[in-house]
Amino acid sequence: MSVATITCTASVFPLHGGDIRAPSAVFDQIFEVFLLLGTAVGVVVVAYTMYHALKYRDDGSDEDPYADKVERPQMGEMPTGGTGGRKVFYSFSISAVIVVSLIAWTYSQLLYIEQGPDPAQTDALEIDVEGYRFGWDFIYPNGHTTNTLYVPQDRVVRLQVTSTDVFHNFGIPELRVKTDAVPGQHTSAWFTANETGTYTAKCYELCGSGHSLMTTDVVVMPQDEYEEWYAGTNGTDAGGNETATAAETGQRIAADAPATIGGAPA
Ligand SMILES: [Cu+2]
Repeated sequence: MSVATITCTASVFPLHGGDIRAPSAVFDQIFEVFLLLGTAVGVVVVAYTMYHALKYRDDGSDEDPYADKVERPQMGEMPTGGTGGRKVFYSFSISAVIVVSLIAWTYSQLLYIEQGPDPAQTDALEIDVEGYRFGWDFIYPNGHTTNTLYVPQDRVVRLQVTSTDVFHNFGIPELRVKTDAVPGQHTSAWFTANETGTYTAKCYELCGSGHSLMTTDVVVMPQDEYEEWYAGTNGTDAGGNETATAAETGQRIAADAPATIGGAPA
Protein backbone atom coordinates (compact mmCIF):
# COMPACT_ATOMS: atom_id res chain seq x y z
CA MET A 1 0.00 0.00 0.00
CA SER A 2 1.42 3.34 -0.97
CA VAL A 3 1.36 6.50 1.07
CA ALA A 4 -1.19 7.94 -1.31
CA THR A 5 -3.48 5.00 -0.55
CA ILE A 6 -3.05 5.44 3.19
CA THR A 7 -3.79 9.17 3.03
CA CYS A 8 -6.74 8.50 0.79
CA THR A 9 -8.31 5.72 2.87
CA ALA A 10 -7.77 7.77 6.02
CA SER A 11 -9.95 10.54 4.68
CA VAL A 12 -12.64 8.21 3.30
CA PHE A 13 -13.47 6.42 6.54
CA PRO A 14 -15.74 8.29 8.94
CA LEU A 15 -14.15 7.07 12.15
CA HIS A 16 -10.58 8.07 12.75
CA GLY A 17 -8.46 6.39 15.39
CA GLY A 18 -8.76 9.53 17.50
CA ASP A 19 -12.57 9.06 17.78
CA ILE A 20 -12.22 5.49 18.92
CA ARG A 21 -11.97 4.52 22.55
CA ALA A 22 -8.49 3.19 23.05
CA PRO A 23 -8.11 -0.01 25.10
CA SER A 24 -6.11 1.98 27.65
CA ALA A 25 -9.10 4.33 28.17
CA VAL A 26 -11.47 1.35 28.55
CA PHE A 27 -9.28 -0.37 31.16
CA ASP A 28 -8.73 2.89 33.02
CA GLN A 29 -12.49 3.40 33.22
CA ILE A 30 -13.09 -0.15 34.47
CA PHE A 31 -10.46 0.48 37.15
CA GLU A 32 -12.04 3.79 38.18
CA VAL A 33 -15.57 2.36 38.40
CA PHE A 34 -14.40 -0.56 40.55
CA LEU A 35 -12.30 1.74 42.75
CA LEU A 36 -15.21 4.12 43.26
CA LEU A 37 -17.76 1.39 44.03
CA GLY A 38 -15.31 -0.50 46.23
CA THR A 39 -14.59 2.66 48.19
CA ALA A 40 -18.31 3.46 48.54
CA VAL A 41 -19.12 -0.06 49.81
CA GLY A 42 -16.15 0.09 52.19
CA VAL A 43 -17.24 3.46 53.60
CA VAL A 44 -20.84 2.25 54.15
CA VAL A 45 -19.77 -1.02 55.82
CA VAL A 46 -17.16 0.61 58.08
CA ALA A 47 -19.45 3.52 59.00
CA TYR A 48 -22.37 1.17 59.81
CA THR A 49 -20.10 -1.02 61.95
CA MET A 50 -18.61 1.98 63.80
CA TYR A 51 -22.04 3.49 64.42
CA HIS A 52 -23.37 0.31 66.02
CA ALA A 53 -20.18 -0.35 67.93
CA LEU A 54 -20.55 3.13 69.43
CA LYS A 55 -24.30 2.93 69.97
CA TYR A 56 -24.24 -0.43 71.75
CA ARG A 57 -20.95 0.03 73.57
CA ASP A 58 -20.51 -1.14 77.15
CA ASP A 59 -21.17 1.89 79.35
CA GLY A 60 -19.90 0.12 82.50
CA SER A 61 -23.27 -0.40 84.16
CA ASP A 62 -24.84 -3.82 84.68
CA GLU A 63 -28.26 -2.56 83.68
CA ASP A 64 -29.74 -3.24 80.27
CA PRO A 65 -30.56 0.23 78.85
CA TYR A 66 -33.01 -1.33 76.39
CA ALA A 67 -34.79 -3.48 78.94
CA ASP A 68 -38.07 -1.58 78.54
CA LYS A 69 -37.86 -1.37 74.76
CA VAL A 70 -37.04 -4.92 73.72
CA GLU A 71 -37.94 -8.34 74.93
CA ARG A 72 -34.74 -10.32 75.36
CA PRO A 73 -35.01 -14.01 74.49
CA GLN A 74 -34.25 -16.43 77.30
CA MET A 75 -31.66 -19.16 76.99
CA GLY A 76 -32.92 -21.85 74.61
CA GLU A 77 -35.67 -19.60 73.24
CA MET A 78 -35.78 -18.38 69.60
CA PRO A 79 -35.69 -14.58 69.22
CA THR A 80 -38.98 -13.05 68.13
CA GLY A 81 -39.95 -9.67 66.75
CA GLY A 82 -37.82 -7.82 64.20
CA THR A 83 -39.05 -6.58 60.85
CA GLY A 84 -39.50 -9.86 59.03
CA GLY A 85 -36.03 -9.79 57.45
CA ARG A 86 -36.56 -6.52 55.62
CA LYS A 87 -32.97 -5.41 56.18
CA VAL A 88 -31.64 -8.71 54.92
CA PHE A 89 -33.91 -8.51 51.88
CA TYR A 90 -32.84 -4.96 51.01
CA SER A 91 -29.15 -5.56 51.50
CA PHE A 92 -29.25 -8.75 49.43
CA SER A 93 -31.28 -7.27 46.60
CA ILE A 94 -29.28 -4.05 46.38
CA SER A 95 -26.02 -6.02 46.40
CA ALA A 96 -27.38 -8.36 43.72
CA VAL A 97 -28.40 -5.46 41.46
CA ILE A 98 -24.97 -3.81 41.86
CA VAL A 99 -23.01 -7.01 41.27
CA VAL A 100 -25.08 -8.14 38.26
CA SER A 101 -24.88 -4.68 36.65
CA LEU A 102 -21.14 -4.59 37.21
CA ILE A 103 -20.68 -8.00 35.61
CA ALA A 104 -22.82 -7.07 32.60
CA TRP A 105 -21.13 -3.71 32.08
CA THR A 106 -17.59 -5.08 32.49
CA TYR A 107 -18.38 -7.94 30.14
CA SER A 108 -19.63 -5.52 27.47
CA GLN A 109 -16.43 -3.47 27.81
CA LEU A 110 -14.28 -6.57 27.47
CA LEU A 111 -16.25 -7.70 24.42
CA TYR A 112 -15.40 -4.36 22.84
CA ILE A 113 -11.71 -4.94 23.60
CA GLU A 114 -11.97 -8.49 22.29
CA GLN A 115 -13.66 -7.60 19.01
CA GLY A 116 -12.26 -4.14 18.40
CA PRO A 117 -13.96 -1.33 16.53
CA ASP A 118 -15.89 -2.25 13.39
CA PRO A 119 -13.25 -2.85 10.65
CA ALA A 120 -15.64 -1.39 8.04
CA GLN A 121 -15.61 1.92 9.86
CA THR A 122 -11.94 2.28 10.64
CA ASP A 123 -8.85 2.72 8.50
CA ALA A 124 -6.93 0.24 10.60
CA LEU A 125 -3.24 -0.22 9.92
CA GLU A 126 -2.48 -3.94 9.75
CA ILE A 127 0.92 -5.00 11.03
CA ASP A 128 2.21 -8.56 11.26
CA VAL A 129 4.24 -9.33 14.36
CA GLU A 130 6.63 -12.28 14.43
CA GLY A 131 8.29 -13.30 17.65
CA TYR A 132 11.49 -15.31 17.64
CA ARG A 133 14.20 -16.11 20.15
CA PHE A 134 14.92 -13.33 21.08
CA GLY A 135 13.30 -10.41 19.31
CA TRP A 136 10.39 -9.17 17.25
CA ASP A 137 9.87 -8.51 13.54
CA PHE A 138 7.20 -6.03 12.53
CA ILE A 139 6.02 -6.41 8.95
CA TYR A 140 4.11 -3.49 7.42
CA PRO A 141 1.54 -3.69 4.57
CA ASN A 142 4.24 -2.88 1.98
CA GLY A 143 6.45 -5.71 3.21
CA HIS A 144 8.90 -3.49 5.04
CA THR A 145 10.22 -5.11 8.21
CA THR A 146 11.58 -3.47 11.34
CA ASN A 147 12.59 -4.55 14.83
CA THR A 148 11.15 -1.40 16.38
CA LEU A 149 7.40 -0.92 16.00
CA TYR A 150 6.48 2.35 14.27
CA VAL A 151 2.84 3.41 14.39
CA PRO A 152 0.94 6.62 13.70
CA GLN A 153 -0.85 8.55 16.42
CA ASP A 154 -4.66 8.31 16.64
CA ARG A 155 -5.06 5.40 14.29
CA VAL A 156 -6.35 1.92 14.93
CA VAL A 157 -3.47 -0.55 14.68
CA ARG A 158 -4.34 -4.21 14.24
CA LEU A 159 -1.64 -6.72 15.02
CA GLN A 160 -1.52 -10.26 13.68
CA VAL A 161 0.87 -11.97 16.05
CA THR A 162 2.69 -15.25 15.52
CA SER A 163 5.98 -16.91 16.41
CA THR A 164 8.61 -18.61 14.29
CA ASP A 165 9.92 -20.88 17.04
CA VAL A 166 8.51 -21.26 20.58
CA PHE A 167 5.63 -19.68 22.51
CA HIS A 168 6.08 -15.97 23.12
CA ASN A 169 3.65 -13.31 24.24
CA PHE A 170 3.64 -9.81 22.83
CA GLY A 171 2.61 -6.94 25.07
CA ILE A 172 2.82 -3.15 25.34
CA PRO A 173 1.70 -2.47 28.93
CA GLU A 174 1.21 1.30 28.58
CA LEU A 175 -1.10 0.80 25.60
CA ARG A 176 -2.90 -2.14 27.29
CA VAL A 177 -2.26 -4.59 24.50
CA LYS A 178 -1.11 -8.15 25.06
CA THR A 179 -1.54 -11.38 23.14
CA ASP A 180 0.02 -14.81 22.67
CA ALA A 181 2.53 -15.48 19.91
CA VAL A 182 2.08 -19.13 19.01
CA PRO A 183 3.97 -20.92 16.21
CA GLY A 184 1.65 -21.84 13.35
CA GLN A 185 -1.18 -19.63 14.60
CA HIS A 186 -2.12 -15.98 14.30
CA THR A 187 -3.67 -14.16 17.22
CA SER A 188 -4.95 -10.66 16.79
CA ALA A 189 -4.83 -7.62 19.02
CA TRP A 190 -5.51 -3.95 18.47
CA PHE A 191 -4.81 -0.57 20.00
CA THR A 192 -4.73 3.12 19.29
CA ALA A 193 -2.11 5.43 20.74
CA ASN A 194 -3.47 8.89 21.42
CA GLU A 195 -0.14 10.38 22.41
CA THR A 196 3.12 10.38 20.53
CA GLY A 197 6.21 9.06 22.21
CA THR A 198 8.21 5.93 22.78
CA TYR A 199 6.68 2.99 24.59
CA THR A 200 8.13 -0.41 25.44
CA ALA A 201 7.01 -3.78 24.10
CA LYS A 202 8.05 -6.93 25.94
CA CYS A 203 7.77 -10.68 25.75
CA TYR A 204 5.48 -12.05 28.48
CA GLU A 205 6.12 -15.78 28.08
CA LEU A 206 9.34 -17.29 29.40
CA CYS A 207 10.97 -18.45 26.17
CA GLY A 208 14.64 -19.05 26.94
CA SER A 209 17.84 -17.45 28.15
CA GLY A 210 17.27 -14.19 26.27
CA HIS A 211 13.63 -13.78 27.33
CA SER A 212 14.26 -10.76 29.54
CA LEU A 213 16.11 -9.05 26.68
CA MET A 214 13.16 -9.52 24.35
CA THR A 215 12.06 -5.91 24.63
CA THR A 216 11.77 -3.32 21.91
CA ASP A 217 10.60 0.23 21.41
CA VAL A 218 7.20 1.24 20.10
CA VAL A 219 7.44 4.64 18.47
CA VAL A 220 4.20 6.57 18.06
CA MET A 221 4.61 9.33 15.49
CA PRO A 222 2.35 12.17 14.34
CA GLN A 223 0.40 11.09 11.24
CA ASP A 224 2.23 13.30 8.71
CA GLU A 225 5.62 12.27 10.05
CA TYR A 226 4.54 8.66 9.88
CA GLU A 227 3.41 8.95 6.27
CA GLU A 228 6.77 10.50 5.42
CA TRP A 229 8.60 7.65 7.14
CA TYR A 230 6.36 5.07 5.50
CA ALA A 231 6.98 6.58 2.06
CA GLY A 232 10.69 5.88 2.49
CA THR A 233 10.08 2.18 3.12
CA ASN A 234 9.19 0.62 -0.19
CA GLY A 235 9.84 -2.94 0.82
CA THR A 236 12.09 -5.01 3.01
CA ASP A 237 15.24 -3.72 1.32
CA ALA A 238 14.38 -0.06 1.47
CA GLY A 239 14.62 2.11 4.54
CA GLY A 240 17.89 0.32 5.21
CA ASN A 241 19.26 0.27 8.70
CA GLU A 242 16.18 -0.97 10.55
CA THR A 243 15.90 -4.07 8.43
CA ALA A 244 17.35 -7.24 9.83
CA THR A 245 16.31 -10.83 9.35
CA ALA A 246 15.10 -12.83 12.29
CA ALA A 247 18.21 -14.99 12.21
CA GLU A 248 20.57 -12.03 12.20
CA THR A 249 18.86 -10.28 15.08
CA GLY A 250 18.58 -13.52 17.01
CA GLN A 251 22.31 -14.09 16.67
CA ARG A 252 23.10 -10.51 17.57
CA ILE A 253 21.06 -10.56 20.75
CA ALA A 254 22.21 -14.07 21.66
CA ALA A 255 25.81 -12.87 21.31
CA ASP A 256 25.10 -9.88 23.53
CA ALA A 257 23.19 -11.84 26.09
CA PRO A 258 25.90 -13.48 28.23
CA ALA A 259 27.86 -10.22 28.57
CA THR A 260 24.76 -8.28 29.60
CA ILE A 261 23.51 -10.97 31.98
CA GLY A 262 26.97 -11.26 33.54
CA GLY A 263 26.83 -7.56 34.32
CA ALA A 264 29.89 -6.80 32.21
CA PRO A 265 28.70 -5.26 28.99
CA ALA A 266 31.36 -5.18 26.31
CU1 LIG B 1 9.73 -14.60 24.08
